[in-house]
Amino acid sequence: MSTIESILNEARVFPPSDAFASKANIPSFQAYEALCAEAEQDYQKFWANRAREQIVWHKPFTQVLNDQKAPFFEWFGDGELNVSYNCLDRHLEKQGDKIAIIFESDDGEVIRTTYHDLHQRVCQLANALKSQNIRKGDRVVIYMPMRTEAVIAMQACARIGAIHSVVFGGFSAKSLHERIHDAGAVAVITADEQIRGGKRNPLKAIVDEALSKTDDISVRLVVIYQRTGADIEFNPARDVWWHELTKNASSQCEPEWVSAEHPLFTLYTSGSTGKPKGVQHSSAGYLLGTKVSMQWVFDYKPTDVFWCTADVGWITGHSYVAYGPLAMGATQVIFEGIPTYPHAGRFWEIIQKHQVTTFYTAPTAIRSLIKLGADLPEQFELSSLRLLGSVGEPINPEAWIWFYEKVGRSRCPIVDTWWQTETGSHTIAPMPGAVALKPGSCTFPLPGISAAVIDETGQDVENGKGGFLVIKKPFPSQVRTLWSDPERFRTTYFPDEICHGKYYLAGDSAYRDKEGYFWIMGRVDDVLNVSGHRLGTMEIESALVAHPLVAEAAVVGKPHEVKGESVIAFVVLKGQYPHGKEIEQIAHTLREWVAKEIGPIAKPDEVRFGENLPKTRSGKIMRRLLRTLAKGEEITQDISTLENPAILEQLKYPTK
Ligand code: 6R9
Repeated sequence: MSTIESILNEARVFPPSDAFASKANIPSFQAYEALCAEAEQDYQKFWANRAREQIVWHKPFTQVLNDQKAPFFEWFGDGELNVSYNCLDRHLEKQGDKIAIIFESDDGEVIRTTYHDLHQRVCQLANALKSQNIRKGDRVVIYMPMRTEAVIAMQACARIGAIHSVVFGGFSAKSLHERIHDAGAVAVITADEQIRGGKRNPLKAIVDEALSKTDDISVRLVVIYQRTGADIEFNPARDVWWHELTKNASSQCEPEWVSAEHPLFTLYTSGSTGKPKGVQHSSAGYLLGTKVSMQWVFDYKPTDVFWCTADVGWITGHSYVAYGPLAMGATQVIFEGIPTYPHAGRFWEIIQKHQVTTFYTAPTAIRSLIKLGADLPEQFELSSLRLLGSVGEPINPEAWIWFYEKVGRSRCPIVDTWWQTETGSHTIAPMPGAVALKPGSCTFPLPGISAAVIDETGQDVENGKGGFLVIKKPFPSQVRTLWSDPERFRTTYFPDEICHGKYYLAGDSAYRDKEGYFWIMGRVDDVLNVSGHRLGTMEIESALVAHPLVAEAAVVGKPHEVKGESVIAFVVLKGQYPHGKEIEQIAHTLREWVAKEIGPIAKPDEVRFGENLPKTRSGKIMRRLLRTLAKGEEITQDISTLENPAILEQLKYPTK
């Protein structure tokens, strides 16, 4: 993993090749600048024009931006549309027989679904949900394996105006319960089991456990997709098989026309408190963001075979699996498994087999594949590739160069896309035919995105200086509110301090170099980025203190070669400071406990015990000291406010 210094010293520049630029949707820097100038002149008109070009409206809008209730912005408010119509029906006449999804299962089975068939299956499930009284505005939690059916479930909700909330299959029963409860979901769509890397995960049993918590009376329907045929507990009062429910359902379903601002979905993400935030997105603005970014950043062409490796449990899987590619009428690959099963060349094999042109993945996957087989890509025919993409965390220049040379064979630009669950779609990312790339930089904002770097007083910092990354003007695909917590929405994203309540505060620190390129430096809040997944330190801390042995806990991130960051927990036990074998045993128990409470992704890599934590005299935990200890570095910071300096020695050494 490179240091921040090595990123900042990165001097290599990769201009677009003539071959790529000449065919690109945005073929020159001038063309990019022209779009930016159009947006600069009148950003509302700019977005209104895009919305008219890109979306099929059932009822055209007359209002563009409504900022009366800022920061609760509304876009295209009096327009009506249906997102599923825009992703499916609009393609049927011209390309109903085009393959929408090439699905490859964990064990290599391939199933191709045309737009026509996908439309039918979505309509059937939509009708089936309606027959169970699921209505517009109802919340439906989706807890599914990464299969075509997950996309069908999302699209079926969109079709009837139900608000989906997808929960990643790796989350525990407790996390699932929390999300179901917060959303007030009336239905859950799941599968008997999930298989990834040959391992089974009993999704339905986890749903049962989540629903056994007493306060979940809101869920009255559980739809089960049969993936493996495993034995499951079947509760006839509530459970129904997907195949039985859809068997006699009509394959025509008139879409529910909803207003532009109707919530398409909520997606829970970690914040700086223990409680996950239900990020709520609109219908039209969100759809527009996914569409323009498909064209500008992914340079989408109808002949593309698009593959985004993200699970639909994350925003990347929403925008660039479930919605963006379908809205464009693209052919895309969906893969159920993991990059290393049954061998470390699986990704390259899939690219070769399905002739993938556009490959979008995360730096953590790239780093782990370098480790497992740096030369493996050479053994595959990857000439179908024309564009690569990276998302989720900063990509270190070494990984960038490997991806560029070994996978893209020095022919394919890499779009490093900075965005968030909250922005809905790409916000800072290169247009690959227009922008010269610098490894490790996400380059420039998309047209109409007024990204800036400011200091704590809200002033722009000059290029070369670090600061808070903000977006100054509203844009269509941005988060609308936090589900059932508008006040938290306002104070988190439009705080009075720093932003004067006006700018969107991203939670990242950033820097612009002398040419104006953006470099993302990482989170400024208590959010960790582990393998590209956002985890709140507070969330893990609350899980730890919920264990009967634990009195107090503090969690920090430590740089990790493959995962970007790893979780280090400092724990004070209720009883005595542990000794000998006990240390290892309790550490193990606590790691498993966190996996059970939140999910395996949140498991601490290390648990260190102390009789206390380093605290100021006013009782605040000094996390910056813990971060230094976690890295194994000497403490050189000022510790004059530290009440108990002796504790540092005790916390210095890993007790795995
Ligand atoms: C899309 C997604 C958002 C956080 C974000 C930032 C980090 C994402 C990045 C990146 C540097 C990139 N992040 N993309 N950092 N370069 N290209 O990942 O959404 O899960 O909400 O995470 O991820 O820290 O604030 P989400």
